[in-house]
Amino acid sequence: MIQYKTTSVWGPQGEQSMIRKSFLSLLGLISASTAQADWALNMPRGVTELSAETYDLHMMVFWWCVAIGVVVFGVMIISLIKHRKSTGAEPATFSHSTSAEVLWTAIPCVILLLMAVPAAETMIRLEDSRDPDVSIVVTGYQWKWHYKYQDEGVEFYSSLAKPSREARSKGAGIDPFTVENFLLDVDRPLVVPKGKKIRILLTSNDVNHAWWVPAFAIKRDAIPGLVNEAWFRAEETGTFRGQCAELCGKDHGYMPIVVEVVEPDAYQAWVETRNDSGAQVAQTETRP
Ligand SMILES: [Cu+2]
Repeated sequence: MIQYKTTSVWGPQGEQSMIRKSFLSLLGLISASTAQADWALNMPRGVTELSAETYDLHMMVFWWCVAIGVVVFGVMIISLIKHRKSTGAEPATFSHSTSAEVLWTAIPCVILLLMAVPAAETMIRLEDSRDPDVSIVVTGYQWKWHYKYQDEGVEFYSSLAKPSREARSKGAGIDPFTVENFLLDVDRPLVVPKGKKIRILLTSNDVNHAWWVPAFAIKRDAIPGLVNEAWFRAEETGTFRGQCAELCGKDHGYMPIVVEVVEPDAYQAWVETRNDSGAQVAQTETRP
C-alpha cells in the first residue's frame, strides 16, 4: 500500500501556505490593476459611424440575451421551487406538446431574424470600401508596421516607441508604469484626415498579423500573399491606439498601432513635410 506523506509541500501545512500565498498574490493583482490600468468592461463606442453602429448592434444583442436569460432561468427557477418534491408535487405524465414545440422553434427564429437583419445591413456597409479619399497599404512585419499612402507618395515604418522599447529590455531597471502609453506608442504614427474615407489595404511580409484599432471597429488579418480591405471615416480628431491581434511570434506584443486623426488642412501640411523629408527617410530605413 502506498503511504502518502502529509508533511510534504502539498500536505495540509504546505497547502495552507500555498492557498494563503495565492490569495495574497490575487489581492495584489486586483489592487494593482485597479490602481494602474485604465480599463473598461464593455467595448468602446468608437469614433466612426460604423463603430457606433457596431456598438449599438452589440448592445442590442446583449440586451436580447439578458432578456432571454431572465425569462428562461426565471421560468426554470420558479418551476423548480414551486413544483419541488417536498411540497408534494406530482410529476406530469404528458410526453409531447406540439404547440409548445412549434412555439419554441418559432420564437428563436424570429429573434434570430430580428438580430440578423440589422447586423447584415451593417456588415454590408463595413465591406463597402469603394471610392476612398485616401488609400493606405498596411504591411505587417515581425514586429512593426509599414504604411504606404498610395497617392501621396508617403511611406514609412512604424515601430514601438523608444521609451517602451527601453523599458521592456531585460535588466533595464525602468518601471514600465512610469512610461506613458507603455507598449502602446510608436515612433511614427499613421496620420489621417478627419471626415475622409480611409481605405486600408492589409497584407503581410512574413507571418499572419492583424491590424486592430478598437475606436474604428477594425480588426482584420494581415496575411502574406493576400490583400484584405477595411475602411473607416473618423468623425473626431485625436490619437487612437491599437495592437497587432494575431499571435505573430515572440515580439507580437511589441508592435502597437497609433493613428493620429487630424483636420484635413493639418493632414495636407503633414503630407507635404513627409514628401520633402519622410519618404527619403523611409527608403533608407533598414528592414528588421
Ligand atoms: Cu503581429
